[in-house]
Amino acid sequence: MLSRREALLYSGGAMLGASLAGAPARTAPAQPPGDTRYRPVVTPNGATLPYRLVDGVKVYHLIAEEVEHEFASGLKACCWGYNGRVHGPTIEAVEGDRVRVYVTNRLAAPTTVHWHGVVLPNGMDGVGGLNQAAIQPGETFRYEWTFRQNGTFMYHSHHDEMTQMAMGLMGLIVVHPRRPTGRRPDRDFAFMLSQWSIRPGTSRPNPNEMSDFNVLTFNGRCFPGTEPMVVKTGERVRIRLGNLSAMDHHPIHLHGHVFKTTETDGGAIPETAQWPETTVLVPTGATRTIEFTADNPGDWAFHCHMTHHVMNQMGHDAPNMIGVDPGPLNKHMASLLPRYMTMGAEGMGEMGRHLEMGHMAIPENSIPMVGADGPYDYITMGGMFTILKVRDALTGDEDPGWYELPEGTQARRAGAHDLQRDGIDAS
Ligand SMILES: [Cu+2]
Repeated sequence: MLSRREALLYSGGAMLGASLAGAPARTAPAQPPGDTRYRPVVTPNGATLPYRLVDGVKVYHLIAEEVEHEFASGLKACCWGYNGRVHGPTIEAVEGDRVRVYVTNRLAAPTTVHWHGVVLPNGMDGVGGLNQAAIQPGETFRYEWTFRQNGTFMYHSHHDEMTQMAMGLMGLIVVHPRRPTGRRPDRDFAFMLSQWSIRPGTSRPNPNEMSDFNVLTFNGRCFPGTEPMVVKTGERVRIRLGNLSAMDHHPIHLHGHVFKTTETDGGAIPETAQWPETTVLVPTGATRTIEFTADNPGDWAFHCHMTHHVMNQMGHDAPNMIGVDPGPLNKHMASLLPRYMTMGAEGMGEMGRHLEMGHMAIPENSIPMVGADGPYDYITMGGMFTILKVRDALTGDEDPGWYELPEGTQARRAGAHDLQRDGIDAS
């Protein structure tokens, strides 16, 4: 039953829907004015799908289409997405909402959409052939259901999944509780984890790849292309993680904080069953939601802990050169190839910097294995890596830049005085 307040809010929403008829759809987060029941979710590097209210039903429109997508500066590929994005925009609603989702297929291939984790009537489940006819190119299908749950879910193609998900056809669904309990988060972020195979110098993902994925993404972006999460000290932060990678799970690790996993795509975890962690394993085909209080100011890494998942292209199948002495090879080769250098003798960390300095070249439309300039040195990370920026003071939600470390709180080169005082023989 709706409470009187909820009924009022809903009727307010219906009026809004009437006034919007024929007007361009809203791009703002899906929260009707005056509806303060939830904090709109933020999808870094992504967007929230606008909707219209038509007779109390939230009406959404997804358009499956080819999209030229940039993973990070220097790497673009022709992918498949929804509404001009990879991945599709986040569908946001409130438990109890009646929703109608139109899906238009502008791809050259038939497709369907499955609403992963959402409990709905069988005919709306979107498995091609099993529950419905495939949506042929040019056709528009209508899905409709009532959200009986709250939490984090996903949507994705369920027709020729291997191809269509590898090309990017997926997105997140966030359903806020109708009657929230506990402390409401001050920040609510959502990430889709996925993996791609894009050979250097090519411009289409390879859906036939089974194990050798070389582009690992948060919301379709790899570091340094990932947008940071900006929060204020003391704020309660919720991070929703969905994984629709073809073949991998991702242990996602947060620095500087301890969190609890509060829900899966199956529902909320009772507080008595939650335990503290710093890494949450997100299996493929699942969502995990974590919550914590951002009580430690700084620039904190947030990343997959599989080391090949924080590398971009080109780092995974190079010959092992660790410890190899190139001897006079570099000098001899330089007379033939002026920019030649033997790579990898000290590992891969040097690659991004060598590229930036023009010591080496890579194929067009590809990105180095790792790297971006940081405030103190080169950051030798790529792929599923982003930054949680916790600040005592913020101007809006803009990126505050790098954290200024308080005097005397940073690791530094040890001086002779330190070594002597503490009896360290560093010779
Ligand atoms: Cu991973």
